[in-house]
Order: sequence, then structure tokens, then C-alpha cells
Amino acid sequence: MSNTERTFIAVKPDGVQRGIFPEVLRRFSQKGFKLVAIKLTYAKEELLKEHYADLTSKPFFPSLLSYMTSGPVLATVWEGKDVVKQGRALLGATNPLQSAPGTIRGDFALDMGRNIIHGSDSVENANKEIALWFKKEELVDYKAEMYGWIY
Ligand code: FUP
Repeated sequence: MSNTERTFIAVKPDGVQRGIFPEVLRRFSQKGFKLVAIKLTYAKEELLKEHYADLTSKPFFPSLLSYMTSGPVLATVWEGKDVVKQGRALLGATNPLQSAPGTIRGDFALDMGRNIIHGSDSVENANKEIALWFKKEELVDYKAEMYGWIY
């Protein structure tokens, strides 16, 4: 059993501007995950082209780019058991019309093009995204657990 799986979670500009980011931090923390990196940053176009490499040819890509550069993004890395899949479950479906109430998008988003949060969809992509958004020294190594209840 490995509890060192990591995922990349980014609160998009609307989630930052609307003040939803503390709720995201609260939900991930209280689920039992350990925060290992966090920064508020303006995403550069070149970075977003790599981050969304599979979407660059899509018709919605230009509007995705302007949305993602419309304000700062809160970039975070979380660690813990099954955090990639669990993180996607906490986020809810990509399209807020399909995201269940109780999920972050289900509770706070209405539009696909304004879905307030990103979460890695596989362990492989998580590792790529973490390396893309963070320098190694920005990932903080510490023990979160005192009695073994959290990872
Ligand atoms: P997700 O993995 O949930 O972030 O979803 P995708 O990678 O498929 O899409 C990335 C972002 O592109 C979504 F968050 C919203 C945007 N998008 C659209 O605006 N229109 C679409 O048809 C699909 C995605």
C-alpha cells in the first residue's frame, strides 16, 4: 500500500475570484489529504499549451486559454491514498450539468467553460502536471500525521 500518490489540483481564476478556494482547501484537507505544495500564480500561455496539450486543436481552446489567463490560479499538490481518483470524485464531472450536488463543481459551478477547478485524471498525468507547474524545491516534505490518522 502506498500513500505517497500525488495529484495536481488547480483552482481556476473564477474559483479564486469568487472566493471558493478556501472551500477547496478545506474539502481536500478534511478528506484526509496532505497539502505538499501551494502557490497563487498567473498561468503563462506556453504552460497552458503544455498542460492542455491534448486540447490545443479543439475549437474551444482559445476561450479556454483566455479563461485560464483571466486571473491568478491557485496551484496545489495533494498527497495520500488514491488521491488522483478521490480528487476527481471531490471535483465532480467536467460539465457542471453532470456534476452531482456535494461535489465542488456540483455545488459551485454552472458552466463547462467556467468549471472553477482542475484535477489530474491519472497518476501519470498528475506527475507530469506537478513537474510542469512546480519546481522540485516547492514540494514540501513533512510529516502530517501524529497518530497515523492522516497521511
Ligand atoms: P477535466 O479533465 O475535467 O479538466 O476536463 P478536460 O481535460 O476534458 O477539459 C479541460 C477544460 O476544458 C475543462 F475544464 C473545460 C474546458 N472544456 C470546454 O470548455 N469545452 C469542452 O467541450 C470540453 C472542455
